[in-house]
Order: sequence, then structure tokens, then C-alpha cells
Amino acid sequence: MHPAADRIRNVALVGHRGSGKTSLHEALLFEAGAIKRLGSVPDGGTVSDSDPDEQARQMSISATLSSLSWQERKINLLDTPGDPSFIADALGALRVCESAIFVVNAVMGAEVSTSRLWARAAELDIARMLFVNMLDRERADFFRTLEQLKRSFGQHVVATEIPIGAEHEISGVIDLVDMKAFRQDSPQRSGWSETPIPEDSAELAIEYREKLMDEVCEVSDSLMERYLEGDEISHQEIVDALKEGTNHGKIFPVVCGVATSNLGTSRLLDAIVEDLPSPVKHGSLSVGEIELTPSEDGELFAYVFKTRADPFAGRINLLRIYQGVLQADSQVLNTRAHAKERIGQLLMFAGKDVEHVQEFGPGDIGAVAKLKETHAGDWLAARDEPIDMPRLKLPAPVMAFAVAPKSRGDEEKVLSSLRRLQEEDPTIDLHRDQQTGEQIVAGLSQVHVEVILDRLRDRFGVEVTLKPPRVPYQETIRGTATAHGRHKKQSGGRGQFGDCHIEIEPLAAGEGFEFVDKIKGGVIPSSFIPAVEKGVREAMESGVLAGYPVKDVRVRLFDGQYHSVDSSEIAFRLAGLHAMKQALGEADPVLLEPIMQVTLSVPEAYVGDVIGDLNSRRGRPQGMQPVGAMTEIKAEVPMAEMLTYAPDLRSITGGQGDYTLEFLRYEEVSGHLAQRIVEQSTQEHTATHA
Ligand SMILES: Nc1nc2c(ncn2[C@@H]2O[C@H](COP(=O)(O)OP(=O)(O)OP(=O)(O)O)[C@@H](O)[C@H]2O)c(=O)[nH]1
Ligand SMILES: [Mg+2]
Repeated sequence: MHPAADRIRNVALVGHRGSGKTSLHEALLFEAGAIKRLGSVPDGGTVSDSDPDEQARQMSISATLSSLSWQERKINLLDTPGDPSFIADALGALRVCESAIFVVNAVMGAEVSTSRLWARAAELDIARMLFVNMLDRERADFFRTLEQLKRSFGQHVVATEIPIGAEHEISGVIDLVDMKAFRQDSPQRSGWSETPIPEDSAELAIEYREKLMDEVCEVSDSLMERYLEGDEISHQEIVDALKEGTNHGKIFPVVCGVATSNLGTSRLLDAIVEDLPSPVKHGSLSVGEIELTPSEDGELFAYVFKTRADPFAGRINLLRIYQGVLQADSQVLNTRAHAKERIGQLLMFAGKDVEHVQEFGPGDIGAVAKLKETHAGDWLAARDEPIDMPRLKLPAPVMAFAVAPKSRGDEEKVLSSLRRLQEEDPTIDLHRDQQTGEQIVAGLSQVHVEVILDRLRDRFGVEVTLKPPRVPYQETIRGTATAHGRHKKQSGGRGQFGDCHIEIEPLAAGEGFEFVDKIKGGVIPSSFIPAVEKGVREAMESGVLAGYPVKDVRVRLFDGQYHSVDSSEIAFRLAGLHAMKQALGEADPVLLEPIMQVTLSVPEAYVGDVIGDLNSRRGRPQGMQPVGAMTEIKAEVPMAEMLTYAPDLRSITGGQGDYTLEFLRYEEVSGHLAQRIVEQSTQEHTATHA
């Protein structure tokens, strides 16, 4: 039997890189008895981060699902990566969970990714709880962090627990709902005992309990009235109101602890059960016209949110059941492929063990191995129903490298393995360079692409060489132009004839391409117009300045000629191509370069040097602020100047700086610089075609 939907909690652990999500995931499994030993990230012994590349980098790269049992509830935890390069998995996890726990470093407070993920969780309207972690570290401060979280995320962020002691003297937590203190005796499972609230914490506890009650009672008018009149509010009423408020995004409870020494985890598990909503409490999901309720009797609808490509175990798909029951050894339909899929074994990840289960009920999250066609983004259903989850808004992959196999003849294998990895990670882009014909792998950052290559080697046994990243320049036009394209051949037999007149003008940045058919009186038959458009598009794949793709242009086809015998699609395509090439050359073409947002975190002492260096890279600093012990600097810098920034920042800051890059927009490259890029790319072009 499967657990009832109201006994399930689906919880994503999210937060900034290195805030302790994986350590907390480990500690929760340990406290719940799902694992016997508390593994640590530095030793590489955690359940999540089990991939060799995660261990080598000491960071999470993929989401990890684990299920545990607590107070007769099934808790599905999804540990997610904090690094922005792997944000696709964090966003994917947020989408299938009713709630998220934001893990926050008590030294640094809320950081860039925390805020970004918060905004996404708010859009998805899911319940949010915060875990202030690392309270044992030097300069950790729960109350300062709490204030900062309130400033960032609003007044409804409220503590339901406060710590006893601070930094290396942290010894337990006080539960503000029950006004009970819990002292940690050892980091072992259940290694805590209830104690009286220590005298030196009593005043704080009363102060923060009052703040909590103010928030809790706001959930209902009648509760507020009674509270203001001084009535006794029962424990159950507080718990119910807290849960109600949390479920509806009116309260964001803050709890605390130390993941690496298993402090506060038992209270956190209680809070997950008591304060966070079940799939039933959170309610139904509307996908387009279809309303899915977590009921047993409804027809099956399960959404696949994560695929893992493994050359040995095959594909493993993680899925969330939104309605009905998914049975082992059954047959379902993949609604994208319109194809039957045989479900073999259903897998539940319980700590380090994989258990085979007979079924997953509504609201549950689990895994299924060896499906033929199914991958992330697909629905499995009882019948072939058109159903589509809105696409995740993901950052654009702009860090592009050319790859070539180390051994000749491996081209096909490289490409097919890359495609498998792309199934797993939608932020990977694969394409051929129009100019050089090279295979390009683009990701969100250098680390991202390095990880892709490591996986190619470790999982598929193919090694590739990387050429330095290429900046994905683009071209556009600033002016308008008209042009005439004609393709005519008359060499015996049937000739070829196509003729068109076009007019082009710039579109606003980001609008891409628009083709307008203004042909009157059938001077070009409508059956040939798509061929003209095709030719125009072909011309745009490789611009006239330096062969980069052309963007943001509107093309109007307004005149032309045809011949009843000699006209053909090819002839009109070529006419379109010639016309477009000519028009582009005359419409004041310009070169565009990608501008990145760089967010740095450096010790204050290095701020001057770092900004000086950014200026020399054509960077524009946008501001800075202290974040915990570090200074956060934001700047906009052209991508071309940041291709190999990591070692430079390391040497400027003695290894103490950190940064993330994110694509912002394209901007025009100024005259002399554009000249240089054009020359360089012409040289490369000649070299590869020599
Ligand atoms: N002192 C102390 N160290 C901690 C605590 N929690 C985590 N750490 C350490 O901080 C580092 C980062 O912890 P992780 O658990 O990997 O953090 P994460 O949030 O999973 O990191 P990403 O997956 O890269 O986003 C590791 O070295 C942990 O051992 C804590 O409560 N106290
Ligand atoms: Mg992690």
C-alpha cells in the first residue's frame, strides 16, 4: 500500500551555494533513522552528492531525492544544487513540491541565490520555511540573520525557534510555540533532551514568542480578537493557524540549527510534519484545462521532472504523481510521444538503499527505471491526453566551447552522449558553428561546461578536447534598406527563375525576426513565398560583417516576379538569400556582444583591486554591499572579458573571492573593437576553410 496523500510532505531544500543543504539532507536522514552514519561533504560520504564529480567539486550538481518516515508521515526530500550553473534542478524541484526549506548560512545571511530562488518559489506559490544553519561557526548570529531575512523577504518571516548559546557554544534550541527548550547531549540520533529554558535566554524567548503570536494570530480575525483580549490560545489553535498561514504564504517560519552536528534536526522534522502542507492541503493543480486532484480514484497523471542518464542502469526518471495511482508492472501512456510505456519497477530511495515498491499514490514522488522514451518534461497518464506543463524559465546558455573528440571517429559517440546529457539538463545547448562547422557545447558557465565534459568521460567513456570559449557575437542592423534578388539560369532544358524585392528594418532588441508578406496581385504565387522566407533566414544565419547570426530584423516582401514554367522553390529561395545578403550590407550592420552580470563576493580588503580590475575589463560596477563577512559587488561586464576570469580573481584575492556570471543582454560593440573582432573572425574563417 502507498501512503495516503495527506500523510506526504514534499520538500525541496534550496538556497545559496554552500549554505549546507546537502549536510542538512544527510542529517535529516540520519535523525529519522534512514541512514546509520552521518556522512560529511568534505569526506565525500553523504547520500546526496554521491557522484564523483560532486565529490571532487564539493558541491551539488544534480537534485537528489530521498524518502524518510517521521511521525508516520512520508517525507520526500529533494536536495538541490545552490550554484546558479545548475539552477535548472533547483527550479525543477520547486515545481513538484508543496514546500521549500530555504537553508541560510548564519554568517552570510540571505545571499544572491537565496533571493532569486525565493522569488521563484513565490511565483509558484509554495509554502516556505527557513533554516538558519551553521550557527556553530565563528561570527554566526541567528538574530542578525533573522533581521536581515525580514528585510529581504518581509515581515511575515518569523522565528518559531531560537538557539540556545552561539557560535561554538551553541547547545540547543527553544521551541517558541510550546515554550520548551531542547538541549543537545550528543550528535547521535535522538541525542537531545528537554530542559527548562535557561535563565539567560528566558527574556529573549518571551520577546520572540510575542512576535510569533502577533504573526500567527493575523491568520484569522477571530483569533486576533481573542488574542488582543488576552484570552488563552490553545496549543492546537496555534499549530493550526501556523500551518494555515504557512500554507498560504502568510507566514514564513524560521527554525535553526547546525546541520553537520545534527543539531535542531529533530525539531525541523517535527516542523515539516506540523507546519508544512501535504499535497491534499495544498490543493489541486491546474495544467491548462485539466484540473488534477491528489485523489486515489482519479485517472493517473504523473509528471517527470528529472531524468538521469546512466549508460549502465539506463535512464532513471523522477516523477511526481498528481492524480491516481502508478502501479509497478503496468502500462501507461506518454502524452508527448503518444506512445505506450511499460512501467517495470518503481524505486524509492530510502537513505543509501533503493527499495522496490508496488505503487506510488497521489501526491507522492518516486523514481522509475528503464523507460524507453520518457524523459524530463513528459507526462505519463492513463490515456493520451494533451497536457503540457508551462516551460520553466531558465537562463540562456551563453558560455560556448567548441569540442572535438580525442580519438578520431568518435564524433557520433560524442554527439549521442551529449544528447543524453542534454535530456538530463535542459540548460545545455548543442549546435554547430555556422562558420567553422565545429560542434559547440554551450552552458551557463565555465564550471557547467567542465561538468558536462567530466560526465562525458566518466559515464560514457568519451574524451574530448575543448577549444577556448567563443563569444557568441551576433549581428543586427541599425538602418533600413531595400534590395532586389533575382536567380535566373537558362542553360538548356527547363530554366530557373525567382525574383523578389524586400525591405528590411530593425526590430527592438530581443524580438528576433519577423517576416511580412506584402505581395499584391499574386506577383509571387503564395506557394513560393515560404521559399523566399527560407532564403532570407539562411542569409541571417551568417551575417555580412563577420558571419555571426543576425537578430532583430523585420523583413517585408513587397514585390517580385515569377515564370509559370521556370519558377521553382529553389530559385525563390536563392533569390531571397541574395536579396537579404545585399539588404543586410546596406542597412548599417553592427556587431553585438553579450553582456554579463557578474556578482562577486570578496573580503573587503580586496574590493579596490577587484573593482580596478573590472574597470580594465570594460566593466561597469553597479554597486556593492556588505553581506556577512564579505562584500558583494555587482557589475556588468562584456563576456569577452570574462572568459578566463576564475584564475585571475583567485590571484587578486588570494583565493578568497567567489563569483557568478549570468547573461544579461546583447549590446553593440564600439567601432575599433568591432573592427578587431571582424578581422579576427575573418582570419579564423579562412584558417578553418584553408
Ligand atoms: N560548521 C558548519 N559547517 C557546515 C554546516 N553545514 C554545512 N557545513 C559545511 O559547509 C560546506 C558546504 O555544505 P554543503 O552541505 O555541501 O552545502 P550545500 O548547500 O549543499 O552546497 P551546494 O550543494 O554546493 O549548494 C561543507 O564543507 C559542510 O561540511 C554547519 O551547520 N556548520
Ligand atoms: Mg549540496
